[in-house]
Formats: sequence, C-alpha cells, structure tokens
Amino acid sequence: MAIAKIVYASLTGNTEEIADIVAERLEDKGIDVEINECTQVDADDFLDADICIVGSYTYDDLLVPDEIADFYDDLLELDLTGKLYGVVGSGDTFYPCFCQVVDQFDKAFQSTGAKKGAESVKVDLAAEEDDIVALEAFADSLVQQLNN
Ligand code: FMN
Repeated sequence: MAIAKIVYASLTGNTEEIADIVAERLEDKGIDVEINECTQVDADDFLDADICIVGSYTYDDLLVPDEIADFYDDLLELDLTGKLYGVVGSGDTFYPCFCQVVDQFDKAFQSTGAKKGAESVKVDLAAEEDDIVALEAFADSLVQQLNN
C-alpha cells in the first residue's frame, strides 16, 4: 500500500485541521497515512514515503515558523527523487505575504528532486466549504499522479 506522510506546524489549529482533511481524503482513497506535528518527526522520515506533504501557517517575518525551521533546513538536504510532494497551509489575507511559507516549502521540495503532485492549497484562516473541496482535490491529484 502506498504511504503518505503529512507533517504540519500549527499554532491555533487551523493548519492541523487542514492536514486532517487531506489525511482523511487520502485514507478514503486507500493510502496509508501518517500524520505528525513537525516537532515529532525528522525530515528524513519522508524517505519512507511515496507522498510527502507539508502543512504550515505563516507569521509575518518571512521566515518559516520556529518549530518547523530545523525540519525545513533538513528537507533542503534530502534527495526525494521519485516521490510526490504537496504543500498546504493557512494564513490570513489581511497580510501582504499571504501564506508565503507554503511557497517556501514548495521551493524546498523542488530542490529535493521530488515531483509536485498537486497545486498548493492556501487557506484563509480556518477551512470552509470551498477550501475543503480544494483540499480534497489536492489529495485526489496526489493519488492520481501516484497511479500514473
Ligand atoms: N498570515 C499570512 O498569510 N501571512 C502573514 O504574514 C501572517 N502574519 C501573522 C502574524 C501574526 C502576529 C499573527 C497572529 C497571524 C499572522 N498570520 C499571517 C495569520 C496566520 O497564519 C493565521 O492565523 C493562520 O490561520 C494560523 O494557522 P494555525 O491555526 O495553523 O496556527
């Protein structure tokens, strides 16, 4: 069975909920999903996965959040050739750099040689109905790419 690993950073729960929505959809599609908060895992755990997913919120200093910074640095060192990746996150459209950490992780994954399996999903605060549709489509795209 294919394995997806989801790693997330979430202070107030929005990104955690987003990660859960993706996890549930992947499980519905028959994927074996492991989901962890970022301080509980190492980036090289992705070496055991077929699908690698990061979820993160954004705070305003243009850096990845402190608790996922080591994970981010370690991710940059990995060779994930042959794997699929996707990135999701929560932010607030009030800020000029809406969800910019999602884009940072996208770039980091590109440097690993992994293939993008779905367009990133950026959620304004907590996921609402439209966001859930987008997150489910994100999961579906990853599964579809896996089967190609
Ligand atoms: N969201 C953005 O998209 N860009 C930002 O630059 C940004 N800066 C923030 C700074 C502060 C001090 C706070 C409190 C929030 C900021 N946000 C920003 C919004 C958070 O990313 C948003 O509340 C998000 O839903 C938090 O996710 P979480 O519930 O997973 O922790």
